Amino acid sequence: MNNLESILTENRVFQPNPEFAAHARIGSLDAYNALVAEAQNDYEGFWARQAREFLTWDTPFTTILDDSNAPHYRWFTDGKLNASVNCIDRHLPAKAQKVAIIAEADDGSVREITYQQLHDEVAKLANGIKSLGVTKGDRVIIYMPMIPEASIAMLACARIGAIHSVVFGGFSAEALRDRINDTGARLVITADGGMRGGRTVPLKSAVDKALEAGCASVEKVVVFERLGNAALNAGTDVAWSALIADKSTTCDPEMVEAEHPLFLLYTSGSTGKPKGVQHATGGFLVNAALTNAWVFDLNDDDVYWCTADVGWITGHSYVTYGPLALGVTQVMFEGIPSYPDGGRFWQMIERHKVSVFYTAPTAIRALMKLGDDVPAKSDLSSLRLLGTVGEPINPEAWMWYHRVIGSERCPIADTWWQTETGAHMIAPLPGAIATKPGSCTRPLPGIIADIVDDEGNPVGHNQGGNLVIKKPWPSMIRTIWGDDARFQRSYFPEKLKGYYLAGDSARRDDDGYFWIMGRIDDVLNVSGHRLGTMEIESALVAHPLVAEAAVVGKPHDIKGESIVAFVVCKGDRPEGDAADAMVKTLRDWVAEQIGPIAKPDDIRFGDNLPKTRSGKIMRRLLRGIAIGELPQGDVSTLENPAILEQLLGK
Ligand code: 6R9
Repeated sequence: MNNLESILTENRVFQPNPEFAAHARIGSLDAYNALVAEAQNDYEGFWARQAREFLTWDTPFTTILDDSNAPHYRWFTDGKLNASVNCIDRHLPAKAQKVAIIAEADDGSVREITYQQLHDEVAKLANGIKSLGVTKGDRVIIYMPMIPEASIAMLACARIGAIHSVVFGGFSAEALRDRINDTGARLVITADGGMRGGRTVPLKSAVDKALEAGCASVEKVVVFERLGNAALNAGTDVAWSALIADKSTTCDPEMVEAEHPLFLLYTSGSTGKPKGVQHATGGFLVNAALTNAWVFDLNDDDVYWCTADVGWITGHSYVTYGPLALGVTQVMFEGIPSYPDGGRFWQMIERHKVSVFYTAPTAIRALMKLGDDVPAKSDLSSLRLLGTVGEPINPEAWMWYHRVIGSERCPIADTWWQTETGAHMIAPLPGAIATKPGSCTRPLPGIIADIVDDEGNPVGHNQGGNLVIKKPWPSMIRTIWGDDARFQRSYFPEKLKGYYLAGDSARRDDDGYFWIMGRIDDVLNVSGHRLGTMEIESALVAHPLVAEAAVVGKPHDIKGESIVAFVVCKGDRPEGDAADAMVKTLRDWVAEQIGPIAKPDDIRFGDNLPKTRSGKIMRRLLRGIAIGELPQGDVSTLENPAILEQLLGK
């Protein structure tokens, strides 16, 4: 049974665990309903209360929502605050000795960093980058391994009002260069390398390559010595240790307006160029803190672990900012779940007594394949809540997570949200909302989600449609960096009555539960990572031997989707050994252009691509061919029907 079918036939319901509910922050359906009603009756008042309760403001706000320039909504505009103060200083001195980050390196060595140490390291680095001339509003690119210094770099930027843009360490020099140039960053913070699965990740050399290829805005590169083998370029490069050596452990925080951009984070859309999603300091932090409290029910004695990389939005809201804003202890892991063996996650949960664990369906599916006896070797009794994010979780994987990892005791929070939403939008409050395997359940209080047709009209129960959010919320995207028109076009298309268009299709069942069906645009979800088909196509056609390319997704057991590329070469269509060699060349090429995560799993060569008479590539047909099916319906609109059999390999 494939994912979609199994979700459509799923009817199991799991009531909140009464023991959990007894201690939960929101411990009953009544409590959830009361919050929903509060938001309904006084929407702005509801959000103002959350913003005051969850954050510490230097200048309190009096304006709540400013919609005068909609859809560029603005929140808490006359308030001022600093994100690093909210994540660190306000927990001091009370939590000075409390561990903020338990960092486990790829090789298993462990470092603990207290809130006081975190404060001091952030202050030193903030003073360091200030001494390099970085000031409020400047953009800083962060290209780091999953080590505490990544969060320290983010918080150091926030401390002085610089806008960070984290680039996932798995992205290539080319992708890095594009992001540097789009942001116009003055500074890059990187490391000499990282370690993943026993292998080094050459971050510094990618930065060098990007800069050689042309990044005119970059003045300095700060290099953290993770491996201790940094070769520094005179003039531009500064060793992290040297930069902070003589710096003070106090750094006056820059109090910024709530709307001051906290960060830009690039994500894939339906054109070749990734979008720089811009988030505002105040609003982002409100929802990041609130959802960690409500959905993950985080408390002072929890040990929390989110396995996401800081290069993704999940790492922003659920590694760096959210948990630290709540002052909890978290685990940060540099490596991968399969190294040195497939028991790594479970061993780490035992070792650090993790109580709240948040990961992606793709990891769950991969680990499930290894069998129940792998997790059985570890003591998982510290766990009290499990979360998932990134893609729809198939009920089989959900049940395994529930039964084998959660011992049928831990609630599962399937959290639907996006880079653009900044924080969870639809997810169960674990003490209040019954769960159904495969459903992200119901919208959080204050989030007005709905499913509508292409004109913005509500659709009936169980009918698929566009997932929209009807009212602005604090952590929403403010704009696409440098491209207001694309922001409006992508998220607030005219026909949709001013609703935020998520780009996902979904249905709602009779109980009001949401079931996400997938993207409505040309965005793939490979192992929970968003990749635009156009992005990969652009990379392929940039190769001198490629004339044309079309990329589609194909269902995959573990990755959710895998990438299939149909390629037309310049000159003759390669066959046999020549085709094999070309496949390798192109996979390496895409890894170089974007990153290894974008490598096509399957490349097929054709003399041409199936096109309409007006020249449009028929992706619908290619999706069928990718799974080995010759299209049944009408292909008479095709310019060149014979090409289908060739691409199918028949
Ligand atoms: C947080 C994150 C967003 C897209 C989103 C949707 C998919 C995320 C999901 C989910 C079903 C969930 N998605 N969580 N689909 N159930 N719980 O992943 O952000 O990288 O921007 O991706 O991921 O398709 O639109 P991002």
